[in-house]
Amino acid sequence: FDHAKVTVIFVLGGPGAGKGTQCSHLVQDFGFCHLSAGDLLRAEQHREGSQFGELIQNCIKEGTIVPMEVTVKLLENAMAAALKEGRAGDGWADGRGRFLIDGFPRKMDQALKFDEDVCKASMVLFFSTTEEVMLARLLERGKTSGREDDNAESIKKRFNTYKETTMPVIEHYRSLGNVAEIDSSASVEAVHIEAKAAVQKILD
Ligand code: UP5
Ligand code: MG
Repeated sequence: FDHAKVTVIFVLGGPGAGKGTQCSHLVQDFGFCHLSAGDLLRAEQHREGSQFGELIQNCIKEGTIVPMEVTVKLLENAMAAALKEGRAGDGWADGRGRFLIDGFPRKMDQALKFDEDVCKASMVLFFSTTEEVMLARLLERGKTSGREDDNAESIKKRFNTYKETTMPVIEHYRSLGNVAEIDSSASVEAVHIEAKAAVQKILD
């Protein structure tokens, strides 16, 4: 696809910070195509004939980052498919589209590769809150989510990876002046109002 015709916003934040929840709202506001890297990896994990099933399952359970080639390819394919099928955002045609890329990039190598091979993101929406808040949300969700990583042991590992590996990515984009940080401790509605305003700014 024509990389110059797409607008990309990266959505980052710790496990359970509310990335997916806020993305759903922003899709309704602005007609983005929402692609969650974690959801794409979970779908690939369960796809029959995938050679990466076991690798992905292990990484997700251990809270480590799947090798970037796998994730970047899944994202690129999903973007191309959305553009081709006219699902790249409401009212977008002629190969144009806008994407919310949720939960990616969470390691420096992924960030550089995506910048280089796919496109540069217009901004990073960074949802920040405390580990206490995130832990409570994830344990609550774990009662019904069926996610293999919504248990105390995996959550602890996810927090470590977030601090050690993903925070440097956020700092990298912050140094470029690309980050809108939003405190996501408040209610879904209150966080949404702030997120909407931050996105509106770059679309103006
Ligand atoms: N909730 C949300 N907002 C709330 C609010 N304001 N007030 C009260 N409750 C709120 O929300 C989590 C829960 O909190 C929900 O129950 C929600 O209702 C409630 P959600 O919106 O789902 O949070 P989110 O930030 O999306 O949390 P998620 O668990 O999806 O974050 P992770 O970043 O941990 O998970 P992800 O799916 O992105 O990645 C999973 C794994 O995949 C990673 O650990 C890694 O192993 C792998 N991965 C890679 O290897 N590479 C990648 O590039 C991406 C992922
Ligand atoms: Mg999510």
